[in-house]
Amino acid sequence: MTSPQETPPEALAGLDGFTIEVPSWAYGNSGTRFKVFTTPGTPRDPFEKIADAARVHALTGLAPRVSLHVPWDRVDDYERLREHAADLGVRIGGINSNLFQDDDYKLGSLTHADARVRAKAVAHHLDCIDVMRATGSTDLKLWLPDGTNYAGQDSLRGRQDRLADSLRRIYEALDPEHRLLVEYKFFEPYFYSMDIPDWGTALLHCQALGERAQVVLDTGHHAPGTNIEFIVMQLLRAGRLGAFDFNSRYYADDDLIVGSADPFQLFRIMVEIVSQDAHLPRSGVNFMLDQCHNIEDKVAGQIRSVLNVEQALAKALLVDTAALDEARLAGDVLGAHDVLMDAFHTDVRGALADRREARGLPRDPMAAYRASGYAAKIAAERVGGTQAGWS
Ligand code: AOS
Ligand code: ZN
Ligand code: ZN
Repeated sequence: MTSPQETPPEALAGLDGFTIEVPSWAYGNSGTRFKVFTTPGTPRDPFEKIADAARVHALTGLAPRVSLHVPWDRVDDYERLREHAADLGVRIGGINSNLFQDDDYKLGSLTHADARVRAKAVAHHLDCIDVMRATGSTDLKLWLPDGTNYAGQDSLRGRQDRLADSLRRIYEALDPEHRLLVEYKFFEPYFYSMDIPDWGTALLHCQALGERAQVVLDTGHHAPGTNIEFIVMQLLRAGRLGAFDFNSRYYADDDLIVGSADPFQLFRIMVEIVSQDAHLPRSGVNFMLDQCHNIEDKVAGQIRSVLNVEQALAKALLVDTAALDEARLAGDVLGAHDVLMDAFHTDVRGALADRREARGLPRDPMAAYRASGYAAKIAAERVGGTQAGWS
């Protein structure tokens, strides 16, 4: 049985080197199809998005990378953006393509029946690869929004074959140090079929492409009740879990703060991660957030998010694996369950605050952010011309 005072600092050593990648679009204005609310101080360009992301890392020590999105974060000089990030103590992480905001893609992008449209969608990824070369990024993240709304609308098989060819052309354009991260989603923006709806389809395409093609698991991209930690285990076992897009959902792909809806699920995911050492930097798993802060302070929302991930991982590191193995071997169902629940119910906040203090960070990053006056500062400085997060 572990308890708050029994969280020895060495138990949290598994946090050393663990980092989370924050998305640029979390700092921009976003919303739903009903309304995009604006927030004073919202970044007006990618440089200001990175400045906000740098505050999250400065206060938590957890978030040294910022995902960019093309074209939302297009700039004339990516080298300058890269230097700007470095000056602020962070760096540019994955580059996200966009196949969902071009009229040509209404009936598909990489799967489209018209070879001209497919070539346009492939060319967009070659553009993203050029951006990667300028920013030093190694992850090209591809979420495929393609799908159909009606049975019979198109050949499900034909779309897979065209998709495989398009992905091959992108994969072959990668530099040796690059990875292609393929993200699945079971519905939206299409509702009868998605062309990469699930982890199995993403895995099949990645296996057909090669070792540097890996799956992205977005926690909001599953049907209600899905056992996500099982998928985590399976993709790790196949050596194909490239990245997470962490968020929380109640009903759909809600993109809420990770851990806010179901901290127990986040803990169970982390238990599978820790059981295969995938939390260690050498694993190559990129722990990214993919969230939109429609009504909450965006910087504070990202601070809360990375702290939630840190807390879930800290609890997972406390699982008494020897006792768990013993209970499992003995067929002690509740004994094994209790071992896991002991870790989940341990309050690790004090131990994490001690760890932050020992590393020269604020014990309470959220309180430090609120006391910093940063929100009021950017609201006063950034008047006019706020860039929506999603455009
Ligand atoms: C869309 O639902 C996916 O989660 C994407 O990963 C993300 O929202 C964004 O479009 C980045 O490309
Ligand atoms: Zn995502
Ligand atoms: Zn999503």
